[in-house]
Amino acid sequence: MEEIREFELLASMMCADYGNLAKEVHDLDEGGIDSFHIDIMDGRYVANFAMSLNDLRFIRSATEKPLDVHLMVEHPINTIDLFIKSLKEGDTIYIHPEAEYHPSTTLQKIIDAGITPGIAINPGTSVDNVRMLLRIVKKVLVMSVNPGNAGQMFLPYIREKYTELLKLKDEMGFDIYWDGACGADKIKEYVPLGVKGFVLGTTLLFGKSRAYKDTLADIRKMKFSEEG
Ligand code: S6P
Ligand code: MG
Repeated sequence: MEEIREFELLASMMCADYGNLAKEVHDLDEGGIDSFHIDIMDGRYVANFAMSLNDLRFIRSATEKPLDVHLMVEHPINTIDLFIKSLKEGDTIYIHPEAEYHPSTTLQKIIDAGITPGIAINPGTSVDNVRMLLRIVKKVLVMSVNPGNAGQMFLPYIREKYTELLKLKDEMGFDIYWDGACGADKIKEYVPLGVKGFVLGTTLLFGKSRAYKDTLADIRKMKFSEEG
């Protein structure tokens, strides 16, 4: 009998059509997306500006599904209250540990507010660099592209980081999420290995001539090999 695999699909909302944001949220929601991934940038930690707090607040009001907020900002401690106030229980905030003097303090604020704490790990950051934080967080967002832009090439050297994290996740109590250049091949390979969720951007979901519901349904119907 075929085993049912549980995994989450998240929409990278910086890739959405902002001329139709309400419809985009509605179509993704109805199409079966699990969560909305919100990329917040400050033009300093990364050389780009993606979504704003107002975009986040609009999307929070337009869906009941969880928001997955990826902060690519310097010293998130300075503005974390604004994000916390705009979110609700069940939502997640990821910070980049390198962007903060005391990442554990910022994560504790997130935890105390009842928001799910996460860290995002850049391609150039090793597991050893963030090891102490792995026991605090519930989610680890592994970047498969450099942070800052959608539509980039997959960086194959990050594969060894997945191997390392997959060995630690149960003992240390976190789930692993994929962010960047996520194609169907990566979902097929990494769901059986234990990656919990995948952020979908221009590689698989947005800017195509297919309805979101059809793309999402195809991914859910995917067959996985026994051993991964
Ligand atoms: C990158 C950001 C990501 C992208 C996502 C886009 O800084 O954190 O969430 O939006 O990678 O997906 P794709 O398929 O265009 O790479
Ligand atoms: Mg992201």
